[in-house]
Amino acid sequence: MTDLTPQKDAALSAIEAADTLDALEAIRLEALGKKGWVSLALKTLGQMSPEERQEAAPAIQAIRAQIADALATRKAELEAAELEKQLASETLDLTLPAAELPRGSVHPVSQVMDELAEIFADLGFAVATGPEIEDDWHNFTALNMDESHPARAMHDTFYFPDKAEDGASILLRTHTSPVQIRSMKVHGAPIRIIAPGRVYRSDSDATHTPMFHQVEGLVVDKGIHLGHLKWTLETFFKAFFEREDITLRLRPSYFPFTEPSVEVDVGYSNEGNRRVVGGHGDAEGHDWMELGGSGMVNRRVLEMAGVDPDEYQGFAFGLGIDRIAMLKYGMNDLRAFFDGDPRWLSHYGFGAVDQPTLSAGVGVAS
Ligand code: FA5
Repeated sequence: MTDLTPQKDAALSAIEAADTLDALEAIRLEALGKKGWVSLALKTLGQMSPEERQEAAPAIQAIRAQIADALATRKAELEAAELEKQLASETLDLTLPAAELPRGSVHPVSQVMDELAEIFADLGFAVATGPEIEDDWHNFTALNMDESHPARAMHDTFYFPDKAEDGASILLRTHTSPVQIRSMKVHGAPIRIIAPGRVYRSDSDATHTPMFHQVEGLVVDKGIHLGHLKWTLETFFKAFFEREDITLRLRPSYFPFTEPSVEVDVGYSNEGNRRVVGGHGDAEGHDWMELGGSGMVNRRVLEMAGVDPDEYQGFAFGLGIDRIAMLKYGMNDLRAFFDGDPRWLSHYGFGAVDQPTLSAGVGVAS
């Protein structure tokens, strides 16, 4: 057998001298690769006599192990040196301020919904919900608007092309009033709820959008009268706008589901191009803004919802949430609420953590 010692020594010194990982790989291939001299030497074992092989095999294996060890050691050294070099050249300044991540904000409508739920909770109201895809009966008929009622035309309703299984028309609810019916049917009387949510009408200008938000209020109990309605709305608006000089004007109106019906207006003044709530709407420089409809629940509605009108009376109201948000936070155009422009949202939106809360709550006289 040829003496492999000189080749081994040469390989070990080359490994020691290799100064790049590529050079090391070339040495590995030359010795241990498929056609490397160690591999070829191992192949010659097959042609040897058993005695010769017994002597040669451990010697070649030992050379292979020695070279493999030397390669691994040198590789680790070269990799460590490479890392060292990289660390020295790529310095990272940890004292620099981090790039700012864009932060989302709470939409004013969501903020106002939270605020009003908080105020009405102080007044003992629970929050109720109902479906936005409604049937004709809950949206109109049960609210005393049968099929021929002219008030249906005032609602600019979005109807679905298909009917329900029982033949009923399906629509996008035009107001939150159907939640009155659904709540009374489930819970009966007495009841005290608000129902905030989205409603839909085919309507669009600076103070009307095809989708907008209302909050319904309903109180049914024994001996309820219009004075309770006025006190509740006044107390709510004082807490919501956080000022005592709120003047409400209750204007006689007509809704098929209330009798008598009153429209609720609030006095405001114009400061620059901003409306500021407060004061009497007829005073110099002031005006009134309509915020919603209300009235005493019509006895036919109580009957249709399964409540005995001889035993119970109730009041109800429906306020435009977007309009009261405009008044409180000073926006002029309702359409911008739903354009989804991030610049508008970052201007009028609220931080998720530092949201204003109504810390004072409602001071209910005992
Ligand atoms: C109603 O929808 C009645 N359901 C309110 C009601 C409830 C009366 C309970 C009596 C008892 P009206 O159509 O007037 O009423 O709408 C109520 C309020 O919703 C309006 O005063 C206004 O603030 C708001 N509103 C109406 N249409 C739009 C619209 N297209 N965009 C934004 N706000 C609107």
